[in-house]
Amino acid sequence: MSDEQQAPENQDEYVPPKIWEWNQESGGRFANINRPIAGATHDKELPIGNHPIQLYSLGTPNGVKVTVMLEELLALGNEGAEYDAWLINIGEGDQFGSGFVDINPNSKIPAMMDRSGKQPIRLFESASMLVHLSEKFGEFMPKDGQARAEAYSWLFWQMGSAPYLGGGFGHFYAYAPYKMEYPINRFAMEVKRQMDVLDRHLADNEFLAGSAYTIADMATWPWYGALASGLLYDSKEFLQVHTYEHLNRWAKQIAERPAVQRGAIVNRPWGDKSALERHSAADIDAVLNAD
Ligand SMILES: N[C@@H](CCC(=O)N[C@@H](CS)C(=O)NCC(=O)O)C(=O)O
Repeated sequence: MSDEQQAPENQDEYVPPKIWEWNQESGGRFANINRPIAGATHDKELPIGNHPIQLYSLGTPNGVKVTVMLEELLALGNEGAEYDAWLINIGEGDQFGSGFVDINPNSKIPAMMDRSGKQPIRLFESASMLVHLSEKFGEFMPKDGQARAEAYSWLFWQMGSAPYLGGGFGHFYAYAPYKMEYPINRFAMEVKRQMDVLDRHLADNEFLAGSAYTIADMATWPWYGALASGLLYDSKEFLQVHTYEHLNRWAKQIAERPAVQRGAIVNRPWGDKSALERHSAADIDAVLNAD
C-alpha cells in the first residue's frame, strides 16, 4: 500500500525526474552558493596572524560556539587560547577558496588551525574544535563519570539536532523561495519537540551536563538559546518560544556571561555590535565600550 497522497490544490506537485540534475536557478537565499560538488572553486591562500589559534569563521551560531569557547578560556587566564579570527564571507563563496578547503574539505565555517605545536593541526566541525580546546586546556569538561558522559551526549545531541532547526525549519520557514506547508509543518513539529527535550532537562539541571557549565552549553546556546530568545528566523510567535520556561531561564543565564557577550560579536558583519575580525582583546573591547 502506498502512502502517497495528491498535493493540496494550492501546492506545487513535484515529480522527480529519473536522474537528478543541478538547476542553478532553483532560487532561495543560498541558491548562488549551494553546489552538489565538493572542492575548491578558486585559489586563495588564507591569512595567518601571530596567535597560536587561527580561526576562519563567520558569526553564525556554528561560528559563535568557538569564539565563545576561546573567550571563556581567555577569561580563565589561558594565554594559549589567544586567537586571530578571520572573516569568511560564505555569501561571497570564501568557503570554496583553496586555502579554506585545505582546512575544511566540507567547505563550511568554522575552520581552525592550532599552530601552537611543531606541526600545525587542522580542525573542521565546530564540536571537534570545542573538544580539542577543552582537552588542550583541561577546561569546561567534567573529568569523569556521568557528568562527562552527559556533556558529550548533549554536545552530540546538538550536532545531530541543529540541522533540523537550521537546514530544515529555518530554511523552509525563512529562506525558501516560497512557503510550503509540508516541510514547514514537519520541521516546526521537530523543532518544538527539541525545545521540549531541552526544557524538560533544564527544569532539573542548571546546565546541560548538570551543575557545571560545559562545551555542551556553548554548542547549544547559539542555536537553541537564540531560538528561545526569539532571535532566529522571525519565528518567535509561530513557535511560541516563550512557553519553554526552563530553556528561557538557561538561555538568559548564559547570555549574561561576559565571555559569551564577547564571543557573540566576533566575525559578525551584521547587527549593531560587531567585531568583523579579532586579533586582540582590544578589537572586542572597542565594540563593547563604544556606547
Ligand atoms: N556541522 C558543521 C556545520 C557548519 C555549517 O553549516 N556552517 C555554515 C554556516 S552556519 C556554512 O558555512 N555554510 C556555507 C555553505 O553551506 O556553503 C559545524 O558545526 O561546524
